[in-house]
Amino acid sequence: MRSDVAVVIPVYNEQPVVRQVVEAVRSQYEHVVCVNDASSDGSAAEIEGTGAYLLNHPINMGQGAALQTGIEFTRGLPGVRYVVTFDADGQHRLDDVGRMLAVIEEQGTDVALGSRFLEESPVGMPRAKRLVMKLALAFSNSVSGLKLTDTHNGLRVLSRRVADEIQITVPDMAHASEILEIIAAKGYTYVEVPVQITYTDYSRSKGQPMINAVNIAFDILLRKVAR
Ligand SMILES: Nc1nc2c(ncn2[C@@H]2O[C@H](COP(=O)(O)OP(=O)(O)O)[C@@H](O)[C@H]2O)c(=O)[nH]1
Ligand SMILES: [Mg+2]
Repeated sequence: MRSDVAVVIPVYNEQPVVRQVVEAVRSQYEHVVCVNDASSDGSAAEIEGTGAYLLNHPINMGQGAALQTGIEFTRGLPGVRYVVTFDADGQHRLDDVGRMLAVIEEQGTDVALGSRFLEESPVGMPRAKRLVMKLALAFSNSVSGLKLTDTHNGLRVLSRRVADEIQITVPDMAHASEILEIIAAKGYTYVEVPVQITYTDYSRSKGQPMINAVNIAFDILLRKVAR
């Protein structure tokens, strides 16, 4: 059980799976911070009793806002050296977190980012989604100037310094691009680590609709123009 790592889990309507996910994370990491974003199902009740911290947004504010809330909470936890962002829907794997922590500790970078595309191609990822991801990738890299193989992976490890400094202002799914812009702007060092994302019927039925990629692209452009 590691107590120098905090795992932040944004939660929105994940009642069928969230208890199992949180319990599994809690079995390895002492500090698990769930940010329940005004779920309309029984997600909060499922998290209670798991030993995780449960923070509740009174209204739905989006995944980016939930991550910021959770990351800020970890600043008050003693002895935490790394902050992990981890999905509540069962798509992320605990083994990957362990490997990412090993890599960031060994290489001493500011951030470790999960990538689905660094090694073999993802099993079960819908073809259309793969194409959209590739386009989003080329677009995001050209805007941020980073060289990544996966720009919309929710599995990340932040060093204490980054977790202390980061200010995510984009509330919704486009926060993933904003985090990369912050990494580029602040000159944080980063390493990509191959991870696997599990695609289940449950996660497919809930995941982000692909039209969001278009929205996100607009959003990135708007911020670029506004700067
Ligand atoms: N707090 C919060 N979490 C959200 C929201 N939307 C999605 N999530 C969570 O963010 C994670 C990823 O969301 P998901 O819809 O599975 O996105 P995808 O897998 O990237 O297509 C899951 O843990 C969700 O429960 C939201 O509005 N607020
Ligand atoms: Mg998902």
